[in-house]
Order: sequence, then C-alpha cells, then structure tokens
Amino acid sequence: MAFTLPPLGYDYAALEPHIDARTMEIHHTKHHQAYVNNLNAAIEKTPELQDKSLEWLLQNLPAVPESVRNAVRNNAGGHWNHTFFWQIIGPNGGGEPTGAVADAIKKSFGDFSKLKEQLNASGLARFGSGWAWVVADKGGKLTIESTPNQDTPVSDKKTPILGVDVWEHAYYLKYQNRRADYLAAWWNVVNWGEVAKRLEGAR
Ligand code: MN3
Repeated sequence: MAFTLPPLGYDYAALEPHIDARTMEIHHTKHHQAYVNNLNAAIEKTPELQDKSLEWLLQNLPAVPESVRNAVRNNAGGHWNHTFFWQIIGPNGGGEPTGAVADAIKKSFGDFSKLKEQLNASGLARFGSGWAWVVADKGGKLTIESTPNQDTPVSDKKTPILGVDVWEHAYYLKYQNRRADYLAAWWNVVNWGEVAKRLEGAR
C-alpha cells in the first residue's frame, strides 16, 4: 500500500505570525509530499518492502536493499519526521507545559528555560539541514539529540516527544538566515497536549 500525505489538521495560516502561511503551505504540499512520493517510488521498485510499515523501514535500514537504501532512509525519515512535526505544533500552542511533561522536564533539565536553551542550542549548532529533538526513554528521562538531514531517532528505536525542523525550508521565507529567531518563535506553536501523549506512549 502506498504512503500518503496526511492532512495538516489546521489551516496553513493558523500558526501566524510565528510560522507564516506560505511557508506552511509549501512545506506541507511540496516538501512533505515529495518525501511521500519519493518513498513510494523507492518501494515500488522493491517488492519485498511493499508490506512494511514506515517504522519497520526506519528501524531495519540495513535489511533494505542497497539500491534503494538511501532513498528509503531520506524519504521514510522525511515522511515520519514531518508527520510528527505537524502534530506537535498547532494553533493555540505555546506557553509552558504542565503535568507529567512539566515534571519530566524538571527532573531531566532543572526547569523549562533550560530545556528551551538546550534545544535551541542544538538546533542552532546543526550545520546545514536537520532536526533537534527531545527524546524520552522508558523511565521518562528526557534528552536532547540532533540528527542530520532526515535521519530520525525512530531509527534507533527512540521515542521523540518534541522536535524542530531546522532545514532552511522551514523558516527561510519569513526569517531568512535568522534561524535563532525562528527557533524562538517556534515555541509559541508547540502543542503540549500532543507532547504529553508521546511522553505517555514512551513509558
Ligand atoms: Mn521540513
């Protein structure tokens, strides 16, 4: 079965002024769609992959035939990462986390401002294109990670609860070279309810 582009769940303009509508539309309908299309094209050529889930593909890259391994790595990663990204941001987001997420952040980082500082620093330090993540282990311990390109913590069987796309396509139209300004604004659209669900799922 072919992979498909999931609907966004909110309007392209819903994250204004923090993330502009034009960026959201291009990011979803062009960039994410291209990962889906390219993944499907790779799978089409490889019958033994046709019944595999997205997670299976990402967690079994060494078992993927070499002829399509890079295509699967980049495009399955791109599909997974963006599907996740659209869900952990949304309208009426931002503010400070509460409940179990706030407790986990306190335990792992001291306080919320430290988490922000460390995730922002990780996103800024990523040279070129990639992602900065907060991943949770089974005990609910949180750590910061960064991946290049469309690599994803899912390939290492880790559970991201928060992640930010620092490819230029995620911010260039509005923020140009000012990745730090994009990162600062991005916190205003984090959907903490979705983050809480993922933390719950990690445990
Ligand atoms: Mn992107």
